[in-house]
This record gives sequence, C-alpha cells and structure tokens, in this order.
Amino acid sequence: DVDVVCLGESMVTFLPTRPGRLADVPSFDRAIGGAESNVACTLARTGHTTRWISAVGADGFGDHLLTAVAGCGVDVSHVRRDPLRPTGVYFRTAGDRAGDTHEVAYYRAGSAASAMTAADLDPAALRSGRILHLSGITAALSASCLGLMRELTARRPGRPLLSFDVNYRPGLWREAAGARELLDLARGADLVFVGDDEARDAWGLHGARAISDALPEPALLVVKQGRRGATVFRRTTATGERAGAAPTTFVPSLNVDLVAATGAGDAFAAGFLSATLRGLPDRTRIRHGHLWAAAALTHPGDLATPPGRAHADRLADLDDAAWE
Ligand code: KDG
Repeated sequence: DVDVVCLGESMVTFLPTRPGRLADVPSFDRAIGGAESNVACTLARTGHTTRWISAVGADGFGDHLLTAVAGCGVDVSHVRRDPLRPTGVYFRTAGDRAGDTHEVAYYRAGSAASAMTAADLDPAALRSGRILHLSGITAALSASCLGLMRELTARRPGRPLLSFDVNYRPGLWREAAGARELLDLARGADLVFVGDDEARDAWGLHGARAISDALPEPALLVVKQGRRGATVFRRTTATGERAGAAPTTFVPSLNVDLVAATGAGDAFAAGFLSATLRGLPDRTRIRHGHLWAAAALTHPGDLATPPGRAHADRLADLDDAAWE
C-alpha cells in the first residue's frame, strides 16, 4: 500500500556549528540522520508514498526522530518505541571540503534499533511496499539485526523488489567477517547500490567490472564511481528474463562544489528508486540519482531538498553533450 518501505536505524545527529576537530568544536546543531530514513524522507519529498520501519527509545530523541521523519511525509506508524533502550545519536565534523577533518562518533551500541529482530516486526508491513529498501548498516548493528537482514534478503516468492545499499561502515563492524556478510546479503537483493571505493575496501575488488563479476545475482547492480559517474549492470530484460550479455549504462557525475558528502549516497538511491518506480530507462534513473546526489553534496546536513520532479525530468532529458 506504499511505494517504498525503508527499514533501518535512525539517529539524532549533532552537526558542529563550525569546522574543526570534534575535540575543539564547542557547540552543535541538532539534525537527523540514518541512511534508510534519509531515503524514505527524500522519496516522500519527491512525491512517493513511503513507510519507515525501525525502533527508537521512549525518550525525547525518539520523539524528535518520529516527528522529523513524519514531517517529511513518511509513515512512521510501524516504528516501535522501546521502553528499555535509548535512541542512538551521533556526532560528526562539519564538512568535507579539502582540508576539513572528517570524524564520526556514534553512540548507538545497545540502542533500541540495534535490538530489532524479525520476530517483532509486522510481516505485512514489511511486504507493504512495491520496493523494500535496506542497507548494510543494519547488518553491522548487532547479531539480531544481522539475523534480521539474512531473513529479509532470503529469496522468497512474492516478496517486494528488494533494494540494498551496501553502505560499508568499517567503524561499526566488530568482526572482520562483516565484509563477507555484506557480499552475501547483496547477493540476495534484486537491486544493489555499491560505491567502487567501498567494494575495494570491503572486498578488495577493483573497478566496476570486477564488482559485477562478484555479484552476478541481482537483476540490477549500480556501481557508484564517485566524481566519475555511475554504471548500471542490467541482468534481466524488460519482461524479467535473464539477459544474455549484461548490458551496461554509464552516466558521468555532475560537477559540484562539495560541502558535505554525508547523505549523498542515500539521495542517489532515492533519485534512482524514484525513476525506477516510474519505469524510466536506466540512463534516466542514473541521471536522477546524480541530480538528487548533487543536492545532498552541496548541503551540510544529511537531508537536502531534492529537485522538483518536472525540473529533474527536463534536466535528465538534456542530450549527452550537456551531461559530459
Ligand atoms: O548515509 C548517511 C548515514 O551514514 C548517516 O545518516 C548515518 O546512518 C548513518 C550511519 O549509520 O552511518
């Protein structure tokens, strides 16, 4: 009954009021973060119906997250309030301009969301979207969250289209086996987003072709190549049959003045998923991903205002020369 269901932990985020090391910054502004709710919020602001499934504490930060995510137009009726565990929070440095320090400090161990299990989630809610969007962050949170992710990525008839953003966060994985887990989870998805940098760091894979060879199962694989662009590998035809030689589509990135990269991957996924829901061709899907990412890259917080749909359609329709 909605376009996209997103499941994952969100946190209250503290963004410094000025650049510098966390050790030196005297004050912070409150914002919200969380890869999957970022995708849900951005899709909702783009005009799609979305639901966010998660758990937050029965505390003021939990109240704030629910209000803020619902304020973007996302259904939060399936977010559980945990009376025993807190809402996670995190702090990070202000920007990503050349020379800026980049630090992230998470306070989320033992959080309400880290205790999520398959047993306490409503199966009907999990199936209530045309797309279920997940990310590798959830798998790193706890053993129960890893179990939940294995359950959700198991190939079962009738499940929604499963979208998975690898989101490798080395700081969150306590075990070296995390990278291997992410590869297995990605293999269970229908649509996978992965950065070539994270595939190199997690899996030792160099370049889009090597990533595609290691991940043949998903019908669509999107390799994000940073400032260069993004490549889609399509393994099924329009009618759902397995394509012979996988056709690839590459679209260069937009050249933007970077302010902060956090949230750009989520924005890319939201732009791509929006175009996917509308049945647009792969080239247009990537272009929408780049346009949505450009909005996030030039904004200090996680959540930027996405481009209007009509405006994005006009930009995405420009001929190749305007995009190179
Ligand atoms: O993609 C942005 C996220 O990384 C940020 O919002 C925080 O969810 C987060 C995480 O776990 O890193």
